[in-house]
Amino acid sequence: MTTTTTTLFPEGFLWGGATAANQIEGAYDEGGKGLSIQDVMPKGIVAPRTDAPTQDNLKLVGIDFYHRYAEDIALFAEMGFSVFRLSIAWSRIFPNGDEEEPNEEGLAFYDRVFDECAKHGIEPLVTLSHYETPLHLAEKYNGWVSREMIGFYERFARTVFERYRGKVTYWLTFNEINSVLHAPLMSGGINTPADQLSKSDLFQAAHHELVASAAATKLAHELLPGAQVGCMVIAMPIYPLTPDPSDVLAVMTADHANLMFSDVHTRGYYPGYALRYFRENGITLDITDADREILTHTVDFVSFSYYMSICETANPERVAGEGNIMGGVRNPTLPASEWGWQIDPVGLRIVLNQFWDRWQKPLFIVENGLGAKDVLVDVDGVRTVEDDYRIAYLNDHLVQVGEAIADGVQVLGYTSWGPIDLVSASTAQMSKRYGFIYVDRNDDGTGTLDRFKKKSFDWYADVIATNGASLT
Ligand code: BGP
Repeated sequence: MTTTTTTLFPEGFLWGGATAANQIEGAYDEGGKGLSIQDVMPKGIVAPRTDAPTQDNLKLVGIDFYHRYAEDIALFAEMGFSVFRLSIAWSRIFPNGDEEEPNEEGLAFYDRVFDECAKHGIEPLVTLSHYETPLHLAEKYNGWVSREMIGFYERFARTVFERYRGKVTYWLTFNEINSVLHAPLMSGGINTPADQLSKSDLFQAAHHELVASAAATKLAHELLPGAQVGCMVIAMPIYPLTPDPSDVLAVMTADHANLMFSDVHTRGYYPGYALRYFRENGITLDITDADREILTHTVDFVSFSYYMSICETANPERVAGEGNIMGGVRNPTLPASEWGWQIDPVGLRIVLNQFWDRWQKPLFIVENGLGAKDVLVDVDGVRTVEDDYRIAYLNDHLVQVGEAIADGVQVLGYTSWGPIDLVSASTAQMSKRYGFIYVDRNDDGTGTLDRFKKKSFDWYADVIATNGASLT
């Protein structure tokens, strides 16, 4: 297969950056907001939750986007963003999650944010649920294990659809919905510790999310003419560790566990391999006829995060497995980030082609980037970060997006993860930085919260201004 040297991004390609409310907003108890699960997860997914918010939780202040959104959106506009991905904190709108009436102050906050975006000609791309289930729903209902969650989520979706009609066109229903199998509390608001959760409860939770996602899609199509609704999954190409067919089969099985979610979202029903898996693993699910009807309301596009690829083998005991949230084993041919995430730009082209071939739905890359330890330096009296490593990472990945587009894949846009430094989801650190904009805040909570442009700021502005032609 040949590759092209010209990257051809279509006209109207959406360029921007992606964030999540719990990682940027802070103001965790302002404006009538209720607690979310993130407010009691000071160490991210690496440690158990606490009983109440604790001082060491960096997310309580975040990067103070709640108060500085206008300044930050202006910086995004300066880079030429045409899209900004953000999430609506569910617990700002329904503080407990199960109220009848929404919190007006929370709704008004996002009005201000969307109006600010509009001022700069930036299209919001809104995630309804990004790892921030209201805490009360986790504690009282055990999160998505409970069928009642569907109704609470539908009420939340209806409320924001009606409120922001005319302001938001692009919606994502659940962030990385396939991660519920690996991080039940963070992803599914499930209070039962992962090691005590039965497979039936876990897949029942996944089923409730899938039904809720389809219900929101149906609702958006009814209420918002022209709305575009996408599912959002972790995309991670899985390679066989060896050419042994048993390794290739292990890859197929691992792929199925991930792809089931987008298969249901795009086809409207469970694929046969999933039904077999349920049958053979003693998983009995409550799937009603009404659920089956709702699931037929499929998404308009498929969006995904892409950070790494991984290997799989039928004989994991033979290798020193260095997995991540999704499991798998290390690829001996690839370098890794400081956090051990293996860097594989070509994998992005592969996954774009696989997804396009499989679903023939437009694709949207809504997360990609390099978490790294940045050092703030003084260059001619200006404080900045010389983040050539980040520029190289993003350049190489975007070149592969260009290759996929040349392969015929329909790609709607690209939002890099964390265009401004934010609190990490997996480790809750500030020092795992992704931004074009440096935020002066440290892992111990000290710092002025001032913003500084990194070298990558001008680089990305150039990529956007030339619609990808400046990539090398
Ligand atoms: C994804 C999440 C994001 C984000 C990103 C980077 O899984 O959707 O919320 O944080 O990964 O991960 P981390 O922050 O752990 O580096």
